[in-house]
Amino acid sequence: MELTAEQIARFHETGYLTFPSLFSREEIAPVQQAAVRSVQNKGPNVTPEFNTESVRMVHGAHVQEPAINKLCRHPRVIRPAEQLVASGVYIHQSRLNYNAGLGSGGFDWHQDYATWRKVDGLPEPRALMITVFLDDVTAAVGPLLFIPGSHRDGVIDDFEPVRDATGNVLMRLAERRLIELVERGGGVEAGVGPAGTVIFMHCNLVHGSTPNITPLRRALFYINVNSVENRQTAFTRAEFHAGTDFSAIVPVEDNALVQ
Ligand SMILES: O=C(O)CCC(=O)C(=O)O
Repeated sequence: MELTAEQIARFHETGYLTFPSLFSREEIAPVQQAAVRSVQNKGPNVTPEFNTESVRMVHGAHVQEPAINKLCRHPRVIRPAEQLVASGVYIHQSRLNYNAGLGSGGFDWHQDYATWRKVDGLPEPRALMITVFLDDVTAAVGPLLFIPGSHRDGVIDDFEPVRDATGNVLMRLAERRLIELVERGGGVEAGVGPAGTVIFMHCNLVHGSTPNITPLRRALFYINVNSVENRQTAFTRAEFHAGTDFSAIVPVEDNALVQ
Protein backbone atom coordinates (compact mmCIF):
# COMPACT_ATOMS: atom_id res chain seq x y z
CA MET A 1 0.00 0.00 0.00
CA GLU A 2 1.34 3.41 -0.94
CA LEU A 3 0.16 6.65 0.62
CA THR A 4 -0.76 9.53 -1.66
CA ALA A 5 0.86 12.95 -1.30
CA GLU A 6 -2.49 14.20 0.04
CA GLN A 7 -2.53 11.52 2.77
CA ILE A 8 1.05 12.30 3.79
CA ALA A 9 0.21 16.02 3.98
CA ARG A 10 -2.89 15.23 6.08
CA PHE A 11 -0.80 13.11 8.45
CA HIS A 12 1.63 15.98 9.00
CA GLU A 13 -1.32 18.37 9.56
CA THR A 14 -3.43 16.24 11.92
CA GLY A 15 -0.91 13.74 13.33
CA TYR A 16 -2.86 10.64 12.33
CA LEU A 17 -4.35 8.65 9.46
CA THR A 18 -7.12 6.08 9.88
CA PHE A 19 -7.73 3.13 7.56
CA PRO A 20 -10.97 1.29 8.42
CA SER A 21 -10.72 -2.50 7.91
CA LEU A 22 -7.18 -2.33 6.49
CA PHE A 23 -7.02 -5.99 7.50
CA SER A 24 -9.94 -8.36 6.95
CA ARG A 25 -11.53 -10.31 9.81
CA GLU A 26 -9.94 -13.44 8.33
CA GLU A 27 -6.48 -11.84 8.55
CA ILE A 28 -7.04 -10.56 12.09
CA ALA A 29 -8.31 -13.91 13.44
CA PRO A 30 -4.85 -15.55 13.86
CA VAL A 31 -3.55 -12.35 15.48
CA GLN A 32 -6.45 -12.40 17.96
CA GLN A 33 -5.64 -16.02 18.85
CA ALA A 34 -1.98 -15.15 19.30
CA ALA A 35 -2.97 -12.22 21.53
CA VAL A 36 -5.01 -14.52 23.77
CA ARG A 37 -2.00 -16.87 24.08
CA SER A 38 0.39 -14.05 24.86
CA VAL A 39 -1.63 -12.83 27.85
CA GLN A 40 -1.44 -16.34 29.32
CA ASN A 41 2.37 -16.16 29.59
CA LYS A 42 3.37 -14.76 32.95
CA GLY A 43 6.72 -13.21 31.97
CA PRO A 44 8.21 -9.87 33.04
CA ASN A 45 6.84 -8.35 29.83
CA VAL A 46 3.26 -8.85 31.03
CA THR A 47 1.73 -6.00 33.04
CA PRO A 48 -1.32 -6.64 35.26
CA GLU A 49 -4.20 -4.20 35.50
CA PHE A 50 -4.11 -1.87 38.49
CA ASN A 51 -7.50 -2.90 39.90
CA THR A 52 -8.52 -6.20 38.32
CA GLU A 53 -6.97 -9.65 37.90
CA SER A 54 -6.65 -9.35 34.14
CA VAL A 55 -3.67 -8.45 31.97
CA ARG A 56 -3.26 -4.78 31.02
CA MET A 57 -0.39 -4.92 28.55
CA VAL A 58 2.02 -7.33 26.92
CA HIS A 59 5.22 -5.88 25.51
CA GLY A 60 7.21 -7.64 22.80
CA ALA A 61 4.61 -10.27 21.85
CA HIS A 62 5.89 -10.04 18.25
CA VAL A 63 8.99 -11.96 19.36
CA GLN A 64 6.92 -14.79 20.85
CA GLU A 65 4.04 -15.18 18.41
CA PRO A 66 4.55 -15.80 14.66
CA ALA A 67 1.19 -14.31 13.61
CA ILE A 68 1.94 -11.10 15.51
CA ASN A 69 5.43 -11.04 14.02
CA LYS A 70 3.94 -11.20 10.52
CA LEU A 71 1.53 -8.38 11.36
CA CYS A 72 4.48 -6.24 12.48
CA ARG A 73 6.24 -6.87 9.14
CA HIS A 74 3.16 -6.54 6.97
CA PRO A 75 3.58 -4.29 3.92
CA ARG A 76 0.23 -2.58 4.58
CA VAL A 77 1.69 -1.10 7.75
CA ILE A 78 5.42 -0.98 6.97
CA ARG A 79 5.30 0.71 3.54
CA PRO A 80 3.19 3.67 4.75
CA ALA A 81 5.36 3.92 7.88
CA GLU A 82 8.46 4.22 5.71
CA GLN A 83 6.81 7.01 3.74
CA LEU A 84 5.76 8.85 6.91
CA VAL A 85 9.24 8.88 8.49
CA ALA A 86 11.07 9.03 5.12
CA SER A 87 13.37 6.05 5.76
CA GLY A 88 13.36 2.37 6.67
CA VAL A 89 11.86 1.50 10.04
CA TYR A 90 12.51 -0.98 12.85
CA ILE A 91 10.38 -1.97 15.84
CA HIS A 92 11.24 0.16 18.83
CA GLN A 93 8.47 -1.45 20.86
CA SER A 94 5.33 -3.49 20.42
CA ARG A 95 2.56 -3.60 22.96
CA LEU A 96 -0.72 -5.37 23.23
CA ASN A 97 -3.22 -3.37 25.25
CA TYR A 98 -5.51 -6.26 26.02
CA ASN A 99 -8.34 -4.40 27.76
CA ALA A 100 -10.52 -7.39 28.66
CA GLY A 101 -13.39 -5.25 29.98
CA LEU A 102 -15.20 -4.93 33.35
CA GLY A 103 -13.05 -1.99 34.42
CA SER A 104 -9.86 -2.63 32.45
CA GLY A 105 -7.64 -0.14 30.64
CA GLY A 106 -7.63 3.63 30.91
CA PHE A 107 -4.52 5.73 30.23
CA ASP A 108 -3.84 9.30 31.31
CA TRP A 109 -3.21 11.86 28.56
CA HIS A 110 0.36 11.68 27.27
CA GLN A 111 2.73 11.64 24.31
CA ASP A 112 4.70 8.45 23.71
CA TYR A 113 7.73 10.32 22.40
CA ALA A 114 8.05 12.11 25.75
CA THR A 115 9.03 8.72 27.18
CA TRP A 116 11.05 7.55 24.21
CA ARG A 117 13.10 10.76 24.24
CA LYS A 118 13.66 10.94 28.00
CA VAL A 119 14.08 7.25 28.79
CA ASP A 120 15.42 5.75 25.55
CA GLY A 121 17.16 8.80 24.08
CA LEU A 122 15.49 8.73 20.66
CA PRO A 123 17.03 11.86 19.13
CA GLU A 124 14.08 13.00 16.97
CA PRO A 125 10.31 12.38 16.88
CA ARG A 126 10.70 10.18 13.80
CA ALA A 127 8.68 7.34 15.27
CA LEU A 128 5.08 6.20 14.89
CA MET A 129 2.47 4.30 16.81
CA ILE A 130 0.65 2.00 14.43
CA THR A 131 -2.54 0.95 16.18
CA VAL A 132 -4.20 -2.22 14.92
CA PHE A 133 -7.71 -2.98 16.20
CA LEU A 134 -7.96 -6.63 17.22
CA ASP A 135 -11.61 -6.17 18.22
CA ASP A 136 -14.49 -4.01 17.05
CA VAL A 137 -14.10 -0.68 18.83
CA THR A 138 -17.17 1.43 19.55
CA ALA A 139 -17.70 4.51 21.70
CA ALA A 140 -18.87 2.15 24.47
CA VAL A 141 -15.65 0.24 25.10
CA GLY A 142 -13.19 3.00 26.05
CA PRO A 143 -11.71 3.77 22.61
CA LEU A 144 -8.35 5.40 22.11
CA LEU A 145 -8.84 9.20 22.33
CA PHE A 146 -6.52 11.73 20.72
CA ILE A 147 -6.22 15.45 20.03
CA PRO A 148 -5.76 16.19 16.33
CA GLY A 149 -2.84 18.52 15.62
CA SER A 150 -1.39 18.19 19.13
CA HIS A 151 1.85 16.69 17.73
CA ARG A 152 2.72 20.05 16.18
CA ASP A 153 3.79 21.50 19.54
CA GLY A 154 6.60 18.96 19.82
CA VAL A 155 7.21 17.46 23.25
CA ILE A 156 5.14 19.43 25.73
CA ASP A 157 7.52 19.78 28.65
CA ASP A 158 4.81 19.85 31.27
CA PHE A 159 4.27 16.32 32.50
CA GLU A 160 4.85 14.02 35.41
CA PRO A 161 6.33 10.51 35.03
CA VAL A 162 4.10 7.63 36.14
CA ARG A 163 5.84 4.23 36.28
CA ASP A 164 3.86 0.96 36.21
CA ALA A 165 4.66 -2.41 37.85
CA THR A 166 6.99 -3.55 35.03
CA GLY A 167 8.86 -0.27 34.68
CA ASN A 168 6.94 1.15 31.72
CA VAL A 169 6.86 4.93 32.05
CA LEU A 170 3.95 7.15 31.00
CA MET A 171 4.48 10.93 31.01
CA ARG A 172 1.16 12.31 32.26
CA LEU A 173 0.37 15.65 30.62
CA ALA A 174 -0.52 18.57 32.91
CA GLU A 175 -4.25 19.39 32.85
CA ARG A 176 -3.69 23.05 31.92
CA ARG A 177 -1.91 21.98 28.73
CA LEU A 178 -4.67 19.50 27.86
CA ILE A 179 -7.27 22.26 28.20
CA GLU A 180 -5.20 24.62 26.01
CA LEU A 181 -4.78 22.02 23.26
CA VAL A 182 -8.47 21.18 23.11
CA GLU A 183 -9.63 24.82 23.34
CA ARG A 184 -7.21 25.79 20.58
CA GLY A 185 -9.47 23.85 18.24
CA GLY A 186 -7.98 20.38 18.20
CA GLY A 187 -11.05 18.89 19.85
CA VAL A 188 -10.94 15.23 20.81
CA GLU A 189 -11.31 12.33 18.38
CA ALA A 190 -12.15 8.72 19.24
CA GLY A 191 -10.56 5.82 17.36
CA VAL A 192 -13.56 3.64 16.51
CA GLY A 193 -14.12 1.05 13.80
CA PRO A 194 -14.23 -2.66 13.05
CA ALA A 195 -11.50 -5.15 13.92
CA GLY A 196 -8.74 -4.79 11.34
CA THR A 197 -8.84 -0.98 11.36
CA VAL A 198 -5.43 0.71 11.59
CA ILE A 199 -4.48 4.20 12.80
CA PHE A 200 -1.03 5.57 12.04
CA MET A 201 -0.19 8.10 14.78
CA HIS A 202 2.65 10.59 15.12
CA CYS A 203 4.66 9.81 18.27
CA ASN A 204 3.92 13.30 19.65
CA LEU A 205 0.16 13.06 19.22
CA VAL A 206 -1.45 13.56 22.65
CA HIS A 207 -3.66 10.56 23.46
CA GLY A 208 -5.28 8.62 26.28
CA SER A 209 -8.38 6.57 27.08
CA THR A 210 -11.00 5.90 29.74
CA PRO A 211 -11.51 2.49 31.40
CA ASN A 212 -13.67 -0.04 29.60
CA ILE A 213 -16.50 -0.89 31.99
CA THR A 214 -18.36 -3.11 29.51
CA PRO A 215 -17.82 -6.89 29.44
CA LEU A 216 -16.62 -6.52 25.81
CA ARG A 217 -12.89 -6.90 25.14
CA ARG A 218 -11.17 -3.97 23.37
CA ALA A 219 -7.76 -5.30 22.40
CA LEU A 220 -5.47 -2.96 20.43
CA PHE A 221 -2.03 -3.91 19.18
CA TYR A 222 0.52 -1.10 18.86
CA ILE A 223 3.44 -1.50 16.47
CA ASN A 224 5.71 1.34 17.50
CA VAL A 225 8.28 1.84 14.77
CA ASN A 226 11.23 4.20 14.62
CA SER A 227 13.32 5.46 11.71
CA VAL A 228 16.52 3.45 11.22
CA GLU A 229 18.25 6.86 11.18
CA ASN A 230 17.00 7.67 14.68
CA ARG A 231 18.31 4.87 16.94
CA GLN A 232 18.02 5.08 20.68
CA THR A 233 21.00 6.48 22.56
CA ALA A 234 20.14 5.29 26.10
CA PHE A 235 19.99 1.62 27.02
CA THR A 236 18.34 1.42 30.43
CA ARG A 237 15.27 -0.65 29.65
CA ALA A 238 14.49 -4.25 28.85
CA GLU A 239 14.53 -5.34 25.20
CA PHE A 240 10.73 -5.72 25.29
CA HIS A 241 10.37 -2.02 26.15
CA ALA A 242 13.00 -0.67 23.76
CA GLY A 243 14.13 -3.08 21.03
CA THR A 244 17.73 -3.07 19.82
CA ASP A 245 17.38 -4.85 16.49
CA PHE A 246 17.95 -1.74 14.40
CA SER A 247 17.86 -3.42 11.00
CA ALA A 248 15.18 -2.12 8.63
CA ILE A 249 12.14 -4.38 8.53
CA VAL A 250 11.85 -6.43 5.36
CA PRO A 251 8.11 -6.81 4.73
CA VAL A 252 6.44 -10.19 4.33
CA GLU A 253 4.11 -11.01 1.43
CA ASP A 254 0.74 -9.26 1.42
CA ASN A 255 -1.15 -12.55 1.98
CA ALA A 256 1.12 -13.66 4.85
CA LEU A 257 -1.58 -13.58 7.53
CA VAL A 258 -3.89 -16.00 5.72
CA GLN A 259 -1.30 -18.56 4.66
O1 LIG B 1 -4.91 1.65 24.38
C1 LIG B 1 -5.23 2.64 25.06
O2 LIG B 1 -6.31 2.72 25.63
C2 LIG B 1 -4.28 3.78 25.20
C3 LIG B 1 -2.89 3.26 25.25
C4 LIG B 1 -1.84 4.25 25.40
O3 LIG B 1 -2.07 5.41 25.44
C5 LIG B 1 -0.48 3.77 25.49
O4 LIG B 1 -0.27 2.54 25.62
O5 LIG B 1 0.44 4.61 25.39
